[in-house]
Amino acid sequence: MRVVVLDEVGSTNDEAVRLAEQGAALPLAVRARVQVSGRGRGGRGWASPAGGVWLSAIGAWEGVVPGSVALRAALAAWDAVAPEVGRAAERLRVKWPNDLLLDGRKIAGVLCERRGLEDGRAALVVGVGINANIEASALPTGVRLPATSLLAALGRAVDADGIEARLVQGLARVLASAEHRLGEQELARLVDRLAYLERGVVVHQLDGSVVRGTLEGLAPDGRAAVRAGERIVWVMAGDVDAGEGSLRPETGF
Ligand code: BT5
Repeated sequence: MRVVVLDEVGSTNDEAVRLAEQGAALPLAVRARVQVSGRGRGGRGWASPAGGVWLSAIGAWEGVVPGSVALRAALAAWDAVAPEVGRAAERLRVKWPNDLLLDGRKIAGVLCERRGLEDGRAALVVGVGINANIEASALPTGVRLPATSLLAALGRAVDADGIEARLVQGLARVLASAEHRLGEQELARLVDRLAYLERGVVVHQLDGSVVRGTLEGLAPDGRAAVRAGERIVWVMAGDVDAGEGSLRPETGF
């Protein structure tokens, strides 16, 4: 997949759409040094100073975007980061549905969007932000989930270009996957790396409802299983936070 490298953009997700509309061949990846209006889900902001890996991959896509896509992209981010962090990879977790945590702090996020192009085609944009070589002082503060960077957590600079190269390969596979359901091996790898597994969580669903219970696992379609008393609630989309009794940061598998 070709990678277009830019200096400063609003959001690489939007830049990828712009390039596709200008006729760029798909799939395509766009990386920027800085984003001035980086985006999270639901209109939230994403701090994107220099030193991070801010990258979006765009490909033609028909139909709905299944929940498996964000999880596949989070796994691709895990695979991109893990070789760079040595033994700390044991403390790198996927937080359902779209984050990576290191020692319980957010180190990366995924934003998947289905976008219509001006020529009538539909596209899937998978944006990944990884806090690589960002000084602790440049990380957002006062956020719900504390943020960290590889530089801050490891105390040394990492090879951001190597992370990018692996991420591009992984996202190319995500865009090429016609299979909406997660395969057995993907599911096993995700569950192995899942933050808060078998711990108390509070899930804020998109419709405003809140589910409290124990995170029990994932379904092949990307839903999270939360045990609330005697019943299992299958959560399609939302935000999961550590619940009561789970407030200390996680430090190992
Ligand atoms: C995400 O949303 O985690 C998706 C982030 C995707 C960013 C990439 S960068 C390349 C591409 N281009 C874009 O414009 N976006 C994508 P969400 O789960 O909604 O989390 C957003 C929340 O994370 C914010 O409300 C803040 O609380 C927090 N946050 C903002 N910047 C952060 C950062 N750099 N590191 C950690 N947390 C951050």
